[in-house]
Amino acid sequence: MRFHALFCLGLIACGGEKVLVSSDVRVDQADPGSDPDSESSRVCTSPNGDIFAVWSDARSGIPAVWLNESTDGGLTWLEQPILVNQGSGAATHPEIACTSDKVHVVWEDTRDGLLENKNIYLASGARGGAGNLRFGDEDVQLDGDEDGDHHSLRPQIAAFRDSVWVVWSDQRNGAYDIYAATSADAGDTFYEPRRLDSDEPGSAFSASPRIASSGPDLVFVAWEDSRNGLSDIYGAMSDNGGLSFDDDYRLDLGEAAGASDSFSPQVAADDDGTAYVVWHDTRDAPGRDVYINWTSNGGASWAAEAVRVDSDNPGFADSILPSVAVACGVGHLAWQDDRSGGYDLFYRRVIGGGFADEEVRINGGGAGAANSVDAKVVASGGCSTASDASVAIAWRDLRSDSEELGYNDLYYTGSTDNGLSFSALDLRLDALQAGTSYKVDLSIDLQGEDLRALWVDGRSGSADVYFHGLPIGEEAVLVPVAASELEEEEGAD
Ligand SMILES: [Ca+2]
Ligand SMILES: [Ca+2]
Ligand SMILES: [Ca+2]
Repeated sequence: MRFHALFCLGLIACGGEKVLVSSDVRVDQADPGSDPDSESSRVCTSPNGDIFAVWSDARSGIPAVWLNESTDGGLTWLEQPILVNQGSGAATHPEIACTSDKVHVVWEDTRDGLLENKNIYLASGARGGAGNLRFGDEDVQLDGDEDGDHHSLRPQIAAFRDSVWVVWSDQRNGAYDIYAATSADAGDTFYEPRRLDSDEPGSAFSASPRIASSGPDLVFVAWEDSRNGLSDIYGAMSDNGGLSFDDDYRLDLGEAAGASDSFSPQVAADDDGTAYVVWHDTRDAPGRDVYINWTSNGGASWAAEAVRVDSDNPGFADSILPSVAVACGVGHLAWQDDRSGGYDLFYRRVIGGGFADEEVRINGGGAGAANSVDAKVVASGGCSTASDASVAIAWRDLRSDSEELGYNDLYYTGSTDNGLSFSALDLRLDALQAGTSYKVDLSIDLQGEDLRALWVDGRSGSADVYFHGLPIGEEAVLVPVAASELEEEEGAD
């Protein structure tokens, strides 16, 4: 019963005294006997340090969006999560953004019409007099499709003070187009959504939008667009807080439009108007390579040719699913790369319009020995100097999956000097014995040097949501369990 005893160190399951140790905490708290699979876990930290976790599960019979919160750095959470969505539809794929005084959650919802098409809804929570988080009386419908005639999918959200921006992929015109909705009153009301892709409406598939803001005015959006044939990466920006967007522009430059597929864009923007868009591209086939485009002047100009980020022979191996973050003028890129067999994770810094140094492999173990996948990069800066920022890169790692059951562990590496140097390789981020459960939907956030991770974990038999927080440089450890505690737990069974 060793596993059971370890789980009880998660503070919640066994109750009792708070234990001031770094351990995994289960936060979805489904009722015993009604323990549905949870999915789409997302975490964010507000500027004052409150931590919010959202996910969807069907404990009430239909998929719904749930939120839990911690006001003590992740040690304790509400005993019962808060139901975010209203209405009778299935609510899935939540995304979250936090500001000083509000938490905004957006999701797909089938409540409108009889076709079970998905529409985009948002709810904003704020603290009431007693400090309890309260959501508004009504969810806000963002895509304007009151009869549910068309799908609106995969919303993404960003917020800064009273500004909230949501983008999604929308079927209203035929083939999917990209729409954006903006609120200037902290999510209470939204302006009419605007279409961002400028070709004939509904004429070509546009999907996977990503959004980032640089302060209150500059907003950057990037997406996949097949208007030219194979998929290209397009971007659109606003310099007036999302009231309007400039004409869109192609970013995967350097070869003919539509000549090869460009997928999985990610975008990051800094306070000074620097923005990076990264993606993976088939132009060097057979393998896929990671490319980047950037602006250092708030989107007034972008590089005339996209620049390849991975530096082995072009197209030799698959370099895919890049992630990007930026702090104090330094961009941080990570991606998975199978040049040595299994997927390794690589990292590279970019400053302004150029690479600061060579790429480096950041996962330990032998190169290509196992699959290290799904890199997530976050950065957080005070920026009193260029190195006054923290960076964390987290991933899922299958090195201990000896029986090939898909049981992965969570690892990370971190820097407290804005990427000049990193802590020891291969710090464990979850505290479960290696290779004993699957972990998916990893979401991370960084506040100062405190890393917060949320994921969906199969350790308890169903898919549950777990949290772990630690300062950069520390490693999650399997807390030793005293023999007396083990006996106690076994006795309790
Ligand atoms: Ca389109
Ligand atoms: Ca392309
Ligand atoms: Ca490659």
